[in-house]
This record gives sequence, structure tokens and C-alpha cells, in this order.
Amino acid sequence: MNEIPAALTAEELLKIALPVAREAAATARRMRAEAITDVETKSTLTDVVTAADRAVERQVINSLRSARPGDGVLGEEYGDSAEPEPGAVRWILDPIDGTVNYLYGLPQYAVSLAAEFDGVVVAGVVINAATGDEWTATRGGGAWRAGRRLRCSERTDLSQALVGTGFGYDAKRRAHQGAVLARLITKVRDIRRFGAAALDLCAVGEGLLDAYFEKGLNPWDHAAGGLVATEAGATVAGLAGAPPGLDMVVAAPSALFTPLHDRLVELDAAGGA
Ligand code: LIP
Repeated sequence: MNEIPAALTAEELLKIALPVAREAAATARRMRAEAITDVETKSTLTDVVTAADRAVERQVINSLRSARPGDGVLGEEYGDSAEPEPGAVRWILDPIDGTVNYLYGLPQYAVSLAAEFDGVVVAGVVINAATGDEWTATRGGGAWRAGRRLRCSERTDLSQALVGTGFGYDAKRRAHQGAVLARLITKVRDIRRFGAAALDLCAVGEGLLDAYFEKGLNPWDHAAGGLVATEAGATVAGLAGAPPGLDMVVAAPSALFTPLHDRLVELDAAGGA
């Protein structure tokens, strides 16, 4: 990876991202308190997007453009802006991760903002917009919440592991994911499905979950939370040496990663629709 230009360190990118993400979380909270409006569906009738998703993403794009005009932004709702200029940053944004939780008022939805330079995520912030809880990480600088450096779980026995996961919006994919879960659930302590990948990954970073896996995540779902989990000592990857991506994201401490990975391969967790 090329070095970030000296005038720009991961810590400085995080300093730009933090107030932008905090203001975005405040907007999400305010709009939730007012009323959920303009609810539309995307890939399926359960894949929803609200006016708040779009308003928050527009707000963040405008803020980042003011701070760093030459950067690119990849957001869930408005896609990828023009390729960033050489030496620029690509910001990766989920304006409200956990949109169904947001729709129902379940306090588990987050603004997730990551800075990627030269193809590598170097800084990230995840804010639970309902509670204000905030996780940050810089590559090589650790993962933090409330001034405390985070360490992931030290569990080594998969049968004693509390494992988070999630499901897609497509019925055929959910059927396959449910079948995988039916066979995995007897091999672990228990399963948790909180509904926001960014927060699930931060939970792994904090040791609130021993591990997490999910098929079908987009970069904006896992870019920032994946850095938090990584900087807290977890391994975050796909299957068979692949990077985390649409096929699979697995986050676990090193002692659990291989047994969970191998079980997911055996169950064809990356298969199905
Ligand atoms: C959500 C993910 C979650 C997944 C949901 C959904 P969204 O993202 O964070 O892990 O299980 O199906 O994809 O759609 O709320 O931004």
C-alpha cells in the first residue's frame, strides 16, 4: 500500500470523519423522533429505504465534499461518486445501517463511515444513532470506545461461542441462510441477530459477541466495523482466504476463526441464492 500523503494520516482522516458522523447520527435521531417518511422498497418488499437514509447520506456527502473536495464517496443510497483523484480518499458510508430496526424504532441502527486509501480502509467510525455509542479505529492505531481500547474475545471453543449473524432480504437466500443456521446452532453456545452488521462487527471488537458471520454484505455494511474488529485483534475475512465481501464476512478471534470458517464451508454458508 502506498503511504498516505504525509499531510494526511489515518488519525487526521478520523478527525474529519468523527464530527461528520456525529452530525449524521443526530439527523437520523431527529428524523426518527419526528416521523418516518417516504418509506420505499429496493430489492424486495422488506428491503426498505426512508427519507432519513437519503437525507443523512446527502448531508454526509456535502460535509465531506466541503472538507476534502477531491475525495470520492461510496454510499448505500447514492452509489459511487466519481473515482477519487490520485492520492485522494474514498469514503465508504452507510447512512443508516439497520434500516428495519430504524423503521421499527429498535435502538440498533448506526451511521457507518470509513476512509479508504489506495484500496485499504485506514480509519472508521460507527455510531449507534439511537444510543450515541461510538466506536472508532485507525489502521495500526487500535479500536476504541469511550476512551477504552478494545480487545476481542479470547474464547477458543466454538461450542461455547456466542455468534452473531444476519439474513438477506431475498426469500430464497433467507431459506438457505436459515438452513445453514439450523445446522450451526447446535455447534455454538447461541446465536444473536441484532440487525445491523456495523454494530455486530463492533460487538465482536468489544467482545460482546465472540464471532460474527454474514453473507451478502456490501462494503458500506462492513468497512468501518470491520476495521474496529480487526484493530481489536479479530480476524475479519471471507472464506478460503478471500477478503471480506458479498460472498461472506467472518469476524472472529484467531482461535475461533478457523473452526467457524471450516464449519461455514462445510455448511455451504456462502452458497444459495
Ligand atoms: C442490514 C445489515 C444487516 C443485514 C440486514 C441489512 P441495512 O443493512 O446491516 O447485517 O442482516 O439484512 O442488510 O439494509 O439495514 O443497511
